[in-house]
Amino acid sequence: MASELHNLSDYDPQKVPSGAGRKVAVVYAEWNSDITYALRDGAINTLVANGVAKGDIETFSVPGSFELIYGASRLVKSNKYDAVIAIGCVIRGDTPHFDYICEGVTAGLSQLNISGDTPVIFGLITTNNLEQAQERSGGRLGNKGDECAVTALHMMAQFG
Ligand code: RBF
Repeated sequence: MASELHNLSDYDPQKVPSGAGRKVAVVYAEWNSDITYALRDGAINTLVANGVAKGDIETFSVPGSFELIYGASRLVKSNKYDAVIAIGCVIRGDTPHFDYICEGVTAGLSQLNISGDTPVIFGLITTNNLEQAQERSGGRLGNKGDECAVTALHMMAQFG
């Protein structure tokens, strides 16, 4: 499938707006931290590579992906940031919780995007197994954190 081949870290730097002067919050879940820390660091590195000052990036941890909703909501309401990036990793395993958490987080973050004045970037990886998550957090398929940072830069430039 074509989408399987898409590398999440591939972008044309010339087409990415500068983030100079922008303030960005990154909220990330501690569940599956091997993955989420790599996503968080990818997002930070890509923001910095595109002009966001290190001091203008603040990070916040929450226990699990479900708590990203509350965390992101607080950050939006603070009005301190030009964008909020929410990062988590939900691995299916054998549990039906997978669907509940994924649907909950998706609905919650979607709601924030239409109720607040700050773009909330969806950095939730949802995979069937750990290997697929590794592939998307700096492995074969790049790093979704990079993609989130690029998305944040576009949104801030367009609407900031
Ligand atoms: N949080 C994640 O970020 N990723 C997961 O894969 C994940 N799996 C969970 C599986 C079960 C059975 C439960 C009960 C929770 C899981 N959580 C996961 C945590 C969830 O996002 C949240 O932190 C807790 O449910 C407390 O609200």
